[in-house]
Amino acid sequence: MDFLVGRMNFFLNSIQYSLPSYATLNLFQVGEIFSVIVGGDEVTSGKPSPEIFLEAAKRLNREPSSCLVIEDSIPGVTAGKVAGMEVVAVSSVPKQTDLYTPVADEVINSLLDLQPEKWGLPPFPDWIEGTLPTEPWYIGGPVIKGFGRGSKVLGIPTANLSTEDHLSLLSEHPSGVYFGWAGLSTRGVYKMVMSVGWNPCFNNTEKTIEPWLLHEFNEDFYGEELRLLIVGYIRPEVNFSSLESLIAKIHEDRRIAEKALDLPLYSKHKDDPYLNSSLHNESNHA
Ligand code: ADP
Ligand code: RBF
Ligand code: MG
Repeated sequence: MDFLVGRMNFFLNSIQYSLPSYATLNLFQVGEIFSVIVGGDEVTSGKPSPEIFLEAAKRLNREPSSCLVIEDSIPGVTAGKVAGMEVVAVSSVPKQTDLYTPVADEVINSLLDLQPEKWGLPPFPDWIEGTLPTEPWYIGGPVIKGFGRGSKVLGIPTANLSTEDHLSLLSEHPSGVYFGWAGLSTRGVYKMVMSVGWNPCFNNTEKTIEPWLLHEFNEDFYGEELRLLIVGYIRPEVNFSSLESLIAKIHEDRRIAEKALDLPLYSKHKDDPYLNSSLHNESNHA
């Protein structure tokens, strides 16, 4: 049960229309949100048998064909389809989305990408101007060398951070395109849009953290301390068929981030001490 609650936080909260997407629910709240709960102990055969979903539909007084199943396991996806329902698979295995594609109606990388309106349900209310506010997360360290591809291949420099230093943080956040504020110790605080993930267009075998600072710099700043405060999500990583379409999309991400960061909801984070603590430290020492 813990597992279900953890995975489904985002979905449940958004359904409830009152909590922020990232709030954590306790079991009592889950009971308040779901009108029907069927446990594995209430059916005779487990997934991939459709029994549990058919029982839920019955208790909901719904035809199976008007039910949407959200599943993260392959037996669960199969069970939903055998029950005659629409199924969205939330892949729990990075880079393995193909495992689900033959059966599921849609495969998404995380619940951040669930779009209820695609299935005739009301849209989540917390998207704003193409962005989804997230619980702020903080990540920082020295700027490291990447593949040297950002500026040269795309014309878009990204100040890479080490992923090894941030493994647990990365496992908490699905790969995708995020935005927020970036602080460089000796220079200032800037708007930022970044990709976190596998860069499917380049078939990377390692996850990377690649922030593009939305400012023109006259020089590189490798080795400098970079602090990121991530405040929102834009979209999943996509394997574009051409570099041109990847570049066009990244520029669209930039426009979305630049505009959104002026909203009070996001702009208030610009003054977070985390971003310029080293600036203060330096002036203190001076
Ligand atoms: P790498 O693969 O080594 O990350 P890139 O081509 O992505 O190389 O270039 C990134 C470097 O360019 C950064 O580490 C930074 O020193 C510099 N740089 C200059 N302007 C920017 C910017 N606006 N955003 C991010 N990095 C920038
Ligand atoms: N690479 C991809 O393969 N797919 C993407 O969807 C993608 N989106 C990006 C979005 C932003 C805002 C940025 C800055 C980069 C994106 N990249 C993407 C490119 C990738 O992260 C990296 O910058 C390049 O591989 C160069 O190292
Ligand atoms: Mg880079």
